[in-house]
Amino acid sequence: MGRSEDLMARALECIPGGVNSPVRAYGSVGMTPRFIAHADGSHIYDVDGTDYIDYILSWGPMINGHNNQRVLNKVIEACQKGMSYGAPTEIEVEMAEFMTSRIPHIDMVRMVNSGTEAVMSAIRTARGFTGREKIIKFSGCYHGHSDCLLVDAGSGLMTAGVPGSAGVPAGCTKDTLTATYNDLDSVESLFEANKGEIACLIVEPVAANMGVVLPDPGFLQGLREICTREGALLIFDEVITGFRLAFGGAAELTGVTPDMVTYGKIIGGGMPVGAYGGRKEIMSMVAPLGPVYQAGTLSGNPVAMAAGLEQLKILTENPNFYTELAAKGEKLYGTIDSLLKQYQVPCTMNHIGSLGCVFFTPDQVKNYEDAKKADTAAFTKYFRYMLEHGVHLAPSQFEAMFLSVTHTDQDIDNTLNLVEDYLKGMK
Ligand code: HOZ
Repeated sequence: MGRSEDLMARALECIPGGVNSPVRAYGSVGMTPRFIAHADGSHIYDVDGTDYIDYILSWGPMINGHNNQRVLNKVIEACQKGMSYGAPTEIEVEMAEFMTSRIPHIDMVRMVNSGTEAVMSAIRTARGFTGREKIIKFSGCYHGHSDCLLVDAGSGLMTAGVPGSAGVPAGCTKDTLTATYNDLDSVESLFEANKGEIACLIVEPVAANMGVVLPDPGFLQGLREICTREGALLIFDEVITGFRLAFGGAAELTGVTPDMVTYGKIIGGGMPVGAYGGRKEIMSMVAPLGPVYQAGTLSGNPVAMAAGLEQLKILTENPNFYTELAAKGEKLYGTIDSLLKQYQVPCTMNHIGSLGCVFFTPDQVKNYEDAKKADTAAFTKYFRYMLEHGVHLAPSQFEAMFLSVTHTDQDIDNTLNLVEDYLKGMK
């Protein structure tokens, strides 16, 4: 028994399931989670001192690697001035100006504390703005754990094999309609059946909570056109893709402009931050300017803003940041894809930029039903092999792999050698 097992035994006595977020419990892979002691760059170390190449990266935020010195310095500097005031600060203005001057579809932005909060608030704003109540989401997309969005949700619910959560009153989800990812007809049908009643459609522009599922060419543009025609707001949930696929996220990468956008993860530089923004007339609905109420004691916290703003600045300084990161993605994921074909294993590799996912199904994965066909027992074997050989992957078939700029060629080569050894063993 290692220290992780000891800590898990203690944690199980006093924390539900031993963890503060369900997927971390390793339930679906039948193991004890590694308890982490520290991390640096692309590596993470557990409490027994084992070194892993980290492809979780705190589930996305650490795009500049763990322990980035510049971010760290800003956090220490901010802490020394006081950790929270509950009053406006200059750095909140700098953060908002930094974003609005670089992301054309955001005129105004409100900072919150998590992606869940950002999405919940964006939906309330969209309902307030349109005066309509119904919303559309896609099966398999995950938008945080607020009540109205726990319908056919991805991430931890999909990992647990359940569509929703106990404790959510039927009234909270009765206005949530679900469409099929990459299927514009399913969206058209919902709008047709609920004429003039849909406030907004929310989508992960690249789905990354049912594994990674790419939008088909024309899918996002089609959503844009339908929403415009029907007077509904198009919300891109860029909690994962924002600042990761491009500074302006999937919207910048695909050229499709949402009405509103939500962020989390990278925007906090490792601190708990979320944000939602959009066009001025929409964001003007938010209190105290408008009638849509949303508030938070720690929103715009100066230490969190210091971390987030420094991280965002780093992303904009090197004009080749995203092409270099995508090249790492091509090397890692593109080569895994070639290996899968070479060894003729029944898997499918979906990837874009620094996001990737090996699905244990031979068929294309374009939506929730396709993703659910994956052989999770086969994933578990692969996951265990990789972990036992020093590679830290998300403990679920339905989560993404993340790369940072600190992943070296050596890290990627070592990972590829392991994948190849594993695939040889599968034959
Ligand atoms: N929502 C995250 C996965 N998509 C889980 C985060 C965590 O468990 O830390």
